[in-house]
Amino acid sequence: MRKWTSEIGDEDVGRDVTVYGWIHEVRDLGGLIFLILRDREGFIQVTLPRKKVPPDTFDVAKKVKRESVVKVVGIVKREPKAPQGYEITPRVIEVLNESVVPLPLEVTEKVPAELDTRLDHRFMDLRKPRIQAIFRIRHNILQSVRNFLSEHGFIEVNTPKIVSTATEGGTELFPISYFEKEAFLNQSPQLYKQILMASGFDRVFEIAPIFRAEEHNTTRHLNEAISIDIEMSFTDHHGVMKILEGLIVRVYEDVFERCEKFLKWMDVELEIPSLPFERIRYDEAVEIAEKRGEEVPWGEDLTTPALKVLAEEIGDIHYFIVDWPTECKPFYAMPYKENPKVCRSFDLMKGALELASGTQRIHRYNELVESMRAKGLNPDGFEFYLEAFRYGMPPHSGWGLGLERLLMSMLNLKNIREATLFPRDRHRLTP
Ligand code: AMO
Repeated sequence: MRKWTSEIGDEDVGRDVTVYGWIHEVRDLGGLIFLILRDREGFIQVTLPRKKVPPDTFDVAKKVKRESVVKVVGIVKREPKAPQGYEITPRVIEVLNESVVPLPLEVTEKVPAELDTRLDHRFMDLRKPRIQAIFRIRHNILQSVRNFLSEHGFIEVNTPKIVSTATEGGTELFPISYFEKEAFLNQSPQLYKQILMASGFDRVFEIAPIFRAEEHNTTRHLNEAISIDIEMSFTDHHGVMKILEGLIVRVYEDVFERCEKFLKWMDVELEIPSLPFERIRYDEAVEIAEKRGEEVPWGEDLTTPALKVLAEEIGDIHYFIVDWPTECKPFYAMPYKENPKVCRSFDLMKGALELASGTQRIHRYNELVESMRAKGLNPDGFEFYLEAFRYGMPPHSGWGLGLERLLMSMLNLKNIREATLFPRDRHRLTP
C-alpha cells in the first residue's frame, strides 16, 4: 500500500494510500491546514479541512514541526493547484519521529546558506531535492559506465587501497601505519591495473577512491575522490581515447534519457556532445595560450590561466589535449620513438576542466626501469610491479576519469565538493 509521492496517479483518486516522508512545509490557515510532505521522489499536498478530518488527526497536523518524519494515510483527490496535481485528505497522520527546532539548515532553500554551513549539516542539505538530484544522476552515471564498459569487454576489478609506493608524481601521499611497516593510501590503481594486463585480463576497469594529499584548497580538488579507471591490452593511446569519448557520450545519452526529473529539479539542460571529440596537440594548446599572453614554458603543465584562455578559444566543449611533453607525465607514459621528448598521452578536457588523463604505457622492462630512474625513482621499491614486465607483458594503454569532475562539468556545479556526499578537503574531516 505504501506509495512514493511520484507514484500517485489517476488510479488512486478516491482510494486510500499510505505515504511516508518529511514535513517540508506547514501552512496553517486556522480551520484549514496544508502540509507538504516530501519523500525521495517529490512532494504531495496533505489537506486538512477541520470539518472533514478526524479531530485528533487535525490536532497532530496543528502541532507537527517541519522536517518531522510522518506516515500519512488518506484518500487521494485531484487538485490542480497542488504540486503534483493531487492531494491527500488524511484519515491518520502518525508522527514517526519529531524534528527539533530550530533547524540547522533550511531545506526549502528560502534562506540561502554558505557551502561550509551546508556541508557541516550535510545530512540535512541532502534532503533538498535539487541536491539529492546530483546523487540520483551520479547513480545513473555509474550504471551507465558499468554497462558501457561491460559491453566493451571490460571486467570490473578492485585493487588495494593500502599500498607501499607512489604512482603519480606531483601529489603527495597520505602515510598510514600498517603494523610495523610504512604504508600509504593509494593515489591511483595505476600499478595494479597494469599488472592485471600481465595476468591476461586484457580489459579491466575499477571505480574506487583515490587519495591525494593536495595541500591546496581549490574548487576542483578533493583529497579523496572517485576515479573511474580502465586498462586495455593490445591497443595504443588512440584506442583508449576512443573508448573514453564513446563512454562520455553514452553517459550523457543515458542521463538525458533516464534523469529528466532530476535534471529539471536542478534546472540543467543537458547538451549531448558529438563524436569524435576534437584533438589538439600540447604544442598547439601552448601556442593558443601564448597568443593570448599566457606563457607556458615548454615541458610544463598548462597553467589554470592558460587553460582558461584555451577554453575561451575552443569553447565549453569536450576535447583532448594530446602528445604531452614526456617530462609532464608519470614514468609509465610511453615516449614516441621518433621524438622521445613527447609521449603517447592525452588529457580529456571540458572547457578549462581536466576530466581524465591517460597514456599508452611503457611495456618493456628495460625502458620502464630507465624511465623510473630518469624521474628520480628507485626501481627497488617497485619490484612487485616490475616483475610483471619480465614474463610477457602485452602492449597496453589506459586512463583515469574523475567521477566528481565528470558530474561537476555535466551539471554546471561550481565547486567539486557539491559532487561528493561527504567531501574530504584540506580542512574537512567530518562529517
Ligand atoms: P591523474 O592523476 O591525472 O591520472 O588523475 C586522473 C583523473 O582523476 C581526477 N583527479 C581528481 N579529482 C578530484 N580531486 C583530485 N585531487 C584529483 N586528482 C585526480 C581528475 C584526473 O583527470 N594513473 C593516471 C591515470 C591513467 O593514466 O590511467 C592518473 O591517476 O579527473
